[in-house]
Amino acid sequence: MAKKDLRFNTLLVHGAGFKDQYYSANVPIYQTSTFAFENADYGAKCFSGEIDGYIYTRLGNPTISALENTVAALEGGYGGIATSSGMGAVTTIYMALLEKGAHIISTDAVYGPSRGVMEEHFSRFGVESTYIDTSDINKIKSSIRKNTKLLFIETPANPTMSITDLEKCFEIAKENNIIMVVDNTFSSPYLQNPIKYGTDVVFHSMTKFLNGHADVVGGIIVAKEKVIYDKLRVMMINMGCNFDPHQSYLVLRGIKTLAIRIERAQENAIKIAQYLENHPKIEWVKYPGLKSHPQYELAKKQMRGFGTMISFELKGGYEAGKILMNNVKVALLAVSLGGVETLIQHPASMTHSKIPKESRIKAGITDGLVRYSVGIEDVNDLIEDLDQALSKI
Ligand code: LCS
Repeated sequence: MAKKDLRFNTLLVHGAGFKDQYYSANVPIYQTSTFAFENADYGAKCFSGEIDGYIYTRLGNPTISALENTVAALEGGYGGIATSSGMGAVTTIYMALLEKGAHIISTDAVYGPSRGVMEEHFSRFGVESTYIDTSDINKIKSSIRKNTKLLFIETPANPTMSITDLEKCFEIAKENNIIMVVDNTFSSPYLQNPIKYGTDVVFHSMTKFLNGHADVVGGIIVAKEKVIYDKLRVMMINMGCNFDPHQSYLVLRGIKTLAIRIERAQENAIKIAQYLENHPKIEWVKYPGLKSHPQYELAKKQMRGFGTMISFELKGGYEAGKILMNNVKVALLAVSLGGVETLIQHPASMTHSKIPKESRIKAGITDGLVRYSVGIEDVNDLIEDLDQALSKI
């Protein structure tokens, strides 16, 4: 049976068919910057593309390829391109798929720097951008211009947890000849496969769920088809934001337990979300698995689970949130997410602090919003931890 025919959980463990001359059971770390050619003709053929050989690690490396092929198979795409970070993936996508005078429509509550790099830097090269609540399909339709080239969706969005309808978005993108890109970081391929709904390009900050152990920074792009894949790979190579073999090994190791990590953390997340929703000091909770979430039905339709990320606001706003963050003892007060350990952070002063206040509030990232990334610890310890910290408010 070809590896690509394997079911998702088996693919996680076995990867997408890596094989070397020793039949290594695990993908080895090819810690080399360059590859010697057997002779001059062989080298020339590698460069011309006649032979599919490795040349130089910025261009490709067997350990990195094993990771790229595995994630591409998990997402159901043509090919994967690993990058030095999630932001390396974002800038590679912008650089490869936009040009002077182009326009991009983006989810307003995207990860702060995905918006910041566009507004601060790409605007200098004449790229226009519009940020809207993409969970409202009509807003997407009315934002389309003649020069719109990219529809950039983050769902669930960081940190508002708002959810965008992937199927409807792709219909609009296709009708208008727009390339659709989805940041799938918050779901991982285990919970959501945007290519299934037509999406042209999917990417991840591998720093989060794919690696899952808070010891790697990395990104990966998966393209649905070869034409876009080729553009993205050339751009990644030329910008030099390649990934590296040792970290690829760590992510491949993390991927093997993706399913069981998410299953366990999700079990914790629903219990914590329900606990918070019933707490008198909490104003509101956003978790896609709560019936009170505005896109609960959509989450059920396009995701295979509700994930491990929770946002909430305390009745006392940021001041109350600060007391909570200063008093938790099990959850770490840290940015990032999607790891085995529970993290808590404050987007307005941390991950989304570079977005002008007015735009940030308009996108639903209020001053009092607290983001909680649920790990795989014992849920009773997590709830007791929140309980004692909330009692200090
Ligand atoms: N996309 C999303 C949804 C993210 O959450 C992040 C990082 C990125 C892209 C960028 O990935 P990186 O370059 O860091 O690998 N999110 C972070 C967060 O929420 N806290 O710290 C980093």
